[in-house]
Amino acid sequence: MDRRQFAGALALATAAGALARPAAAQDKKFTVALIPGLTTDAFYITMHKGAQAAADALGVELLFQGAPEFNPTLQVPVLQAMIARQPDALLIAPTDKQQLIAPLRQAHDAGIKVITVDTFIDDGKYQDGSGEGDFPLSYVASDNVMGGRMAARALAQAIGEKGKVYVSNVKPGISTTDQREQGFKEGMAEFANIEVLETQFNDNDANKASSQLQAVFARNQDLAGVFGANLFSAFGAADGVKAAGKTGEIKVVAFDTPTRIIDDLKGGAVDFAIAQHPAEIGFYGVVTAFAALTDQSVPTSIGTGFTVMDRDNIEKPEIQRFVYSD
Ligand code: T6T
Repeated sequence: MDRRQFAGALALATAAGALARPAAAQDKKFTVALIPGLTTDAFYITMHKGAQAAADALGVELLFQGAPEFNPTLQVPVLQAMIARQPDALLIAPTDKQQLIAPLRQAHDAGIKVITVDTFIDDGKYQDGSGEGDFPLSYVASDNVMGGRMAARALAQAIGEKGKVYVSNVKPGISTTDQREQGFKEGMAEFANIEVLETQFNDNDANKASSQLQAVFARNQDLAGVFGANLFSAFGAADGVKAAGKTGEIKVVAFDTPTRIIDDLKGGAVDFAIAQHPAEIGFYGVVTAFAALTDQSVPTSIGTGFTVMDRDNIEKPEIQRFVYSD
């Protein structure tokens, strides 16, 4: 059992223990806030559902508020408004590793227990006594470096381990998508006949990602594949391949699995889709907050799972349950 699996197992045990509420917590109804990266993203909608399930089980009041775009300039005022409501704990997907450190410190200084979900601040190593962004209690998320490596293996397989590929990514400075790109490049380094072209940054805009795919294809008629490193990048990759008239020829690996990506998987524009388990992230985020609020010690890192979807397994119920809620 590695450290993250151990942390996950510990969280499960904590969840089970916490459900029998300690005497000190009987009278207090805790308020936990969840601030997503943005509100209109199936990934965070699904995370919210998981968080609500845990909140209902534990008798916690859950507040949910976010910005319409994945953007620190829009997220910080939402955070400040949430701090003013004085929740007991705050779960947040910070939209930038550096820019959210100071605003989140205000929450911490106000006595709110801070836990980051999906993304991290600073180096993501919390409570180790080093770094400006050391104060959150825990980080609940996918292992995004591993996710990037999984994407590399899937894309290498889809293109017969040779040819040109690139990463369609959001923008530098986001922990999750930075780590996926890192893992993808590390994974692709094992394939001598695969060339990874320059990353294209799309600002979480699927239309921009689609135009970029067509431009990369115009310059590289032998383009073999693309890794869409999050939901909007993957939408754009699939749309771009269709617009270029290359469905099924330029291979696409999508990170994130909203229903539209599943339609593209079935239709041939996407070859593999890597589902995160956002409901798990939300659930264990609330459980971790509850544990901290009832004086339990909490793991500083909790790793959640992945499910790889392809045309062969997509109809199976055990796979379907990880398609995101829209
Ligand atoms: O991929 C997810 C999330 O993990 C990432 O941090 C930002 O993009 C998504 O929300 C998908 O749009």
